[in-house]
Amino acid sequence: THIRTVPTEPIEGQKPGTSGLRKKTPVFQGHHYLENFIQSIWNGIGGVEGKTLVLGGDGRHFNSQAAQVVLRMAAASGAKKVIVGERALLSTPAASNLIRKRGADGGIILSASHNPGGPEGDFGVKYNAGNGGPAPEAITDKIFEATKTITEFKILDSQDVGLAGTGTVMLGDMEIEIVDPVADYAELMKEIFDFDAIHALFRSGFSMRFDAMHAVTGPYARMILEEELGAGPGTVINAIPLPDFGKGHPDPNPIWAKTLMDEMMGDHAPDFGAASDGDGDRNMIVGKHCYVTPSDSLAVLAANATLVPAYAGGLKGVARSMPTSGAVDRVAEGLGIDCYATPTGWKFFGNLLDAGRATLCGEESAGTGSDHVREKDGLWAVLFWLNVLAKKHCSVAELMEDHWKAYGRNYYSRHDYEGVDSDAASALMDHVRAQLGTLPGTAVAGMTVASAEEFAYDDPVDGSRSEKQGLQIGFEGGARLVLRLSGTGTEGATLRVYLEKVETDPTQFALDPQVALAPVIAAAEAIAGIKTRTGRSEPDVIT
Ligand code: VG1
Ligand code: CO
Repeated sequence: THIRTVPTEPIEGQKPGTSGLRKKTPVFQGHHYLENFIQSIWNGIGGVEGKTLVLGGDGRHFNSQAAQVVLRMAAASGAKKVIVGERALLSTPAASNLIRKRGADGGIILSASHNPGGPEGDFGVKYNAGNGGPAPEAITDKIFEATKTITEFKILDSQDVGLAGTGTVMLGDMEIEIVDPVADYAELMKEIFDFDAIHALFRSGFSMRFDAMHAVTGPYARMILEEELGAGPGTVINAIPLPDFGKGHPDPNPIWAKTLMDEMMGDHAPDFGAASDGDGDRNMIVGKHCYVTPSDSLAVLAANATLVPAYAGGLKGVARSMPTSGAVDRVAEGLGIDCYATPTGWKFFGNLLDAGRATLCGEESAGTGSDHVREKDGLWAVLFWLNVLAKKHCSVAELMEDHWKAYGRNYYSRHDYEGVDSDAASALMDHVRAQLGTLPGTAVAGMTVASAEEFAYDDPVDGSRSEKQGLQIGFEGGARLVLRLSGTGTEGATLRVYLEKVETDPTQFALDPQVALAPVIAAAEAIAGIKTRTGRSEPDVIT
């Protein structure tokens, strides 16, 4: 085994976004593209000499080949050890858990998460730090700087490492420990939840469908739900991870998990349905004839957390991303605990969790998690719901009704305009930004603007400031409109329009969210001129 030093030149655009670097798969397969970025990670974090890393991915096209490159480059730069999931598979939360449990210095997750995969799909690389969480901006900025000055990378000349089967092998002087991707994670779930109660729930005839969307959670869900908890065989569908996710779009929402939605809304609906995304950190929760928005899910879990053994002592605080609805805020108020609003992306929750200021966190994009790891965690959220239902002995629909009666209902929806011309999208944001100073006090679509700001976040733990995190417009009565551009897309710009309206009148709790939100939708159009500026008559995706 010979270490090769390969001269290279900076490649433009290797800037990590909301969650790592994401590009079209062929871009990642391009000359030195992956090697440059991996070397820039090593350079950005001060080298990997003597360090222990965790490595795994969601199994999408190019996952195996990329894992081999990372192993060779880790060995060439003097890493002591890499703990890798069998066949280079690890869900994002499982990787986060392994980093923490083994005291590793960090980890590489190969995933473009909810983005489609395959030869023409997307690929991604994410670096997680020693706390198990996505590298904070201070680190991703250093990595990006390193991509701009790179002159060479180091890689070992060697055969591929066999990753089928657990055990320990050497690659040069570096140890590689191949682990079962599911075992440690399943162990952790058992420590958190009341498995006996959930087992009893299934024994009583409670039925469930879990759509793994041919992504990484299939083996996790089979093991935990079907084998450990006794949910019937066939509970988990699309359970085999495929490199192209079976040509699906592994984003668990009513649009992309339509098969599951149809079953849950049909005559023979099971009691409970759930789905997860490409890398297993997102969750969709749906009861019989009752879809739960992610923002509501966070609020319900917070309100019922003490039913779960790990949270029986109460929550230290909760946190949500700024665009996420305020439903959880009112639960926090009721519990007398702090509620933080952070910019979009899980990396902003890390400090709050590390400092013990928050126990539960969540995002409107189907992400929920807690201090058990430092990532959002799809299956954990599903088990949380099962634990709550097992203790409450009620249906999802009943639980939601009771919750809204106690706290009011935050109608919520997100409208996405995908693949929009980047200049047009920036111009739209500029147009709204220019109105922020004058909007307050004016009437728009029958509502009065109460506040208008560009969201900036001052991290209460390390004092760092993150600016330009979305345009937020509040209306009298509690309605809210947020506009921001996505940081995970790979084509043009994606405009996200977040819409929220608070309803406290119980006779108004059963409306179609799009109907309830009509005034906010009209206000968005009036303020931002979305139709003319994007050239679209309607959103591509409504969740
Ligand atoms: C989106 C979501 C955000 C989430 C991120 C990563 O980011 O809005 O809430 O944290 O994806 O999720 P953006 O910048 O496109 O809005 V995952 O499951 O794709 O890692
Ligand atoms: Co994900």
